[in-house]
Amino acid sequence: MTSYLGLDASTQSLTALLIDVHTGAVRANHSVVFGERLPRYQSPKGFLAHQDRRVVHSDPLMWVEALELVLGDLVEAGVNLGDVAGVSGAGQQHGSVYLARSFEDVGSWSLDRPLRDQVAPRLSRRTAPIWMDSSTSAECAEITAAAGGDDRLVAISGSRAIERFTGPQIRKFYKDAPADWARTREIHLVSSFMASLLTASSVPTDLGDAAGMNLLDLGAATWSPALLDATAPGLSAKLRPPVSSATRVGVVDAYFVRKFGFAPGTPVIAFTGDNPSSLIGMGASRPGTAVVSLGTSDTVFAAMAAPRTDPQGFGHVFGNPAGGFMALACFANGSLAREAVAQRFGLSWDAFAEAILNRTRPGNNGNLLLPYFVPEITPRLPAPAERWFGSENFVDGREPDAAARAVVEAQALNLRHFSGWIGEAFEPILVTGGASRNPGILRVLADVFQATVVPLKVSNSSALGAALRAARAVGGHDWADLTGRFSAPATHLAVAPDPTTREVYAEAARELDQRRNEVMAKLFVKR
Ligand code: XUL
Repeated sequence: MTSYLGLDASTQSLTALLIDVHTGAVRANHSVVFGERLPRYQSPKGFLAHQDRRVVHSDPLMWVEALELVLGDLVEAGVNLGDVAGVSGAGQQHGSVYLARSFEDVGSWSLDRPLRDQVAPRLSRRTAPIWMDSSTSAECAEITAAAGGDDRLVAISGSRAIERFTGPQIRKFYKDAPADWARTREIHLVSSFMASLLTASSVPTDLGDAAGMNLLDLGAATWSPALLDATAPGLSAKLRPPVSSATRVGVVDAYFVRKFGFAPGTPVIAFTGDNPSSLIGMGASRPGTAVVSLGTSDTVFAAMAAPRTDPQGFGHVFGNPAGGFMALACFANGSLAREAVAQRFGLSWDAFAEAILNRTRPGNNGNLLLPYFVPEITPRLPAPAERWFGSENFVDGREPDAAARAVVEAQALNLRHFSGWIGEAFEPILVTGGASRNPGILRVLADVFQATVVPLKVSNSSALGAALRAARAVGGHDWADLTGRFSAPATHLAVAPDPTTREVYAEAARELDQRRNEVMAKLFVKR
């Protein structure tokens, strides 16, 4: 058996990607989009509406149903899951699922009832806070104080206390719902929750994703007693010790064997976070290559030669599933901001590219947008702050082409501004994610970074990374051999920088910095 399956439970969809290491082919790459296939969860973009825009949760049962749907779709498309030699996966980072009854006593899921009906009674919290939640500033301050300050937190965990990170989210749950907290036996990340479903057992978090919780001691590769104490009483009993990303955490449960045709005993390798998984899928697990991922969140990340932290306090250090660490900066206003502009001006993605490539010029004639349609992570903005500056027509919303360029230029300039601390080579830049095939967006990125920008042949680098990790852990395949075959760059889509734009963007960067600082000052952002 030479096939490996990678799953990616991201914000808006669940993807299954099947590789064949013998032929070097991607045999299936299929996504279930939550908003389209599971409308009854009322989560058109993968999360639930809330009157407080800082509160962003998803229904974990939606992910359970999506898992069954995506496997069913593969079978319907003619994939024989009995050929799969190993499975691994990835999940959107930081999101957490709370169980009153651990998965430890499941044994095997019953074929008599849908999986969601078997999982539902185990939950101690109906919804799962996800990475877009920014409602825990008070808890971040409390954890920081209890842990001995920002610098100590960064020294232990690689990040300051961050609103979306799991530790502050756990503390908020403990404070707001003490009775539900008391009956919580087990806490999962999205990644370990999905792996637990597949194995019908309680699967630990891997070290890559565990680093996004404000709970891990990065140096010791285990939970930090000081941070556990600073977060919530009794927390250590609710978390399993984290494991290396290559750990075999169980086998595919008989439920999936019977229902979808997996071979009995198919090994499951620890799931990790979507960004660490993408690092592998992009073939960037060794220092020296930076990746820009344009998804629901935009992220910029790179493997690190030596651990380094962000002096501004926005960036993070996560575990690299291939060993060592990775640096990452995350922006909440990624595709949601691009989609907001496209929708408002009725622009298709082709029209978006056309507007950038042929109808506007670098620097956008001084028209500039602060693209904060939802509360931002980098820099921290507690409320949406979308602001338009420039000509009267632009500010009044009468210049669709300039609007398309404005959102992309601002995002690229922000990516550059907040990733300087990473210190790895940004030439070339590998790009992935839904928007990475848009030639207009690639052009702006290349010019802003003054670097060649190259997408991969395979889209969905996170699911690909999961399949590659399974191939490595189960089949013993070599990283270089795997990524050489599956993570090949689509060189015909590469975009080289235009050196004549360097000065224009230096000026645009100064202008954007000033506008951003003004808005931050108005919103009283201290940190
Ligand atoms: C990374 C982050 C997001 C999520 C969703 O820190 O919050 O990129 O992983 O993709």
